[in-house]
Order: sequence, then structure tokens, then C-alpha cells
Amino acid sequence: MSVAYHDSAIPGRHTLTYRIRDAHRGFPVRQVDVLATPEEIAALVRDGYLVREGLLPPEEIARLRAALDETIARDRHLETQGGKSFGGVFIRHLMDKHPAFLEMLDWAPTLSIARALLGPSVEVRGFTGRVCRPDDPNQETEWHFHQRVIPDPVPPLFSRPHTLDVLLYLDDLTDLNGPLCVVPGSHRRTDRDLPTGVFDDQPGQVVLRLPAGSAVLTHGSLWHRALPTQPGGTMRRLLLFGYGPSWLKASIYGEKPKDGLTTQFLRRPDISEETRELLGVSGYM
Ligand SMILES: O=C(O)CCC(=O)C(=O)O
Ligand SMILES: [Fe+2]
Repeated sequence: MSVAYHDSAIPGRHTLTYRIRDAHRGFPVRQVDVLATPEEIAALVRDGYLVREGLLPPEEIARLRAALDETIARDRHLETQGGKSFGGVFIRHLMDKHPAFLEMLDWAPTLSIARALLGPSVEVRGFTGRVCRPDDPNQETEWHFHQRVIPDPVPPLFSRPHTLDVLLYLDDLTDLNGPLCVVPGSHRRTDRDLPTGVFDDQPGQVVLRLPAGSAVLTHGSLWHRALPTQPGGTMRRLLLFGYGPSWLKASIYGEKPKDGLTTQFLRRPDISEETRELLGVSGYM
């Protein structure tokens, strides 16, 4: 079983063929059917984000909402101490905790775009849920970006981490529910500080209001913030996962369950090399 998506939300596709310059493995060839147009990939590189409106059909929204609610109800490691800067409830390592999320390990609408940007060998970096309720205080985030590792000055051979994050919304993003704000092109600001505790509007910001089932794909260095849920709004649930090259370390957040679903999956005798790569145990020297 895999998580269905609306083809009509995807304006076009193209195919990429990568030949890896690895003589020891016989110059392997990897083909990727990219669920985006070349123009969309170029826009993502330029702007640092891509919106897929209405990607999930209603039955999948309902299934993933139920899976998230159920997993939160039995989780013992919920994070609720983010204050105003990172309000709401966060739950980490969802792929280890519910099979519906493990199904998304090779989800083509986002994985194929990651492979168009980063190359064929990618790993899924973390799988988090975030839930906000309209009547709770502090249901917003400050302006932030995820890859905060760039030194000043930048050394000549510094390798900046390019990652792709996916924000998959299971509820509507309306003014009352808290839209997502992004600053186009801000992922290229490797020479600028973004202090903590910033909530003001930013020059050039784009405010994204979207129906449930939409995804926003963001470069890991894109400046973004979630506006607060307000009284009169609804519950606001999203799934947050990402991709990095398979040789980059995975996300640091949360406590990985000891014998979770991904660990059990890796023990299966029929596991493919590609799946091992997606789970971070292959695809590097
Ligand atoms: O809730 C959102 O829309 C964004 C959340 C976010 O940026 C984060 O948790 O890193
Ligand atoms: Fe974020």
C-alpha cells in the first residue's frame, strides 16, 4: 500500500538519468521519473520553495489525520515546551511509530523532486508531526531556517548542506488557522544572520494559504514561519519530513524508538538497497 496523490496537482513530469562515476560498482545508472517540470525544479532552486496545492485526496487526508491522532495519543515523548518560538505539540520519528508514515518512505511526489535536486542517493531525514489548537496560546513559530551550520567566514572548501523539507498540511491553512510565511530566495543568504525571537513581517515575504492536503517543499535554509492559530480556527496538523544526500547526517530531534518500524523493516531479508539508502544505512562510502 502506498499513500495516494492527485495526479492533477502535478503540472508535468520529466525523466532524469544519472550515471554514477564509480568504476568499482560498474558505473551504475539510476533513472528518476521526476514528478515536476524542469521549470518547477529551476524555480525551486531559485526561490527555495515549491507549492503542491491539493496533493492528497480526501481519503488519504483522513487516514493520515487518524494515524497522527492515534500516534500522538499513545506517545510518551511529545514535545510541548517550544514556547512562543515553536508553539504546538511536536511528535518525532513517526515512521518508527505508525505504518502509514513508513509507507511514505518512497513517496514519489516528493522523493523524485529531492532526487532531481540532490542526486539519486538520498536519505529521509526525520518524520515529525506538529499540531496546533485554536484556543491554546503560542501556536506559532518564529522566523527560522533549519540548516544552521554555516561558518563566517566561509572556508574555500566548505560544503553547505543542501536539504529539502516537506511540509504536508492535513488541515486548511487559513488566516484563522495560521498560514505559512516564506521569504523567497532567502535560502541563498549564507552571509546574513537571522536572530532568534523574530516575528515581524519580512520584506518580500509570501503568505501561503492552502487547502488541507497541500504540500510546501522548502530548501532547508529557507526563512519561514508559521502564523498562529486563532480562536474560531480549527485544529492545524502537519507532517514535516525531509531529504538530504545519503552521506549527510540525519535529523537530531527526538528519541528514536528502540525497535521501531524502520529498524524492523531493515531486518527483512527482501529489503532493497534503495530502501536501505532511504533509511540512511547505505549510499555512502
Ligand atoms: O507549522 C508550520 O507551518 C511550519 C512549522 C515549522 O516550520 C517547523 O516546525 O519547523
Ligand atoms: Fe521550520
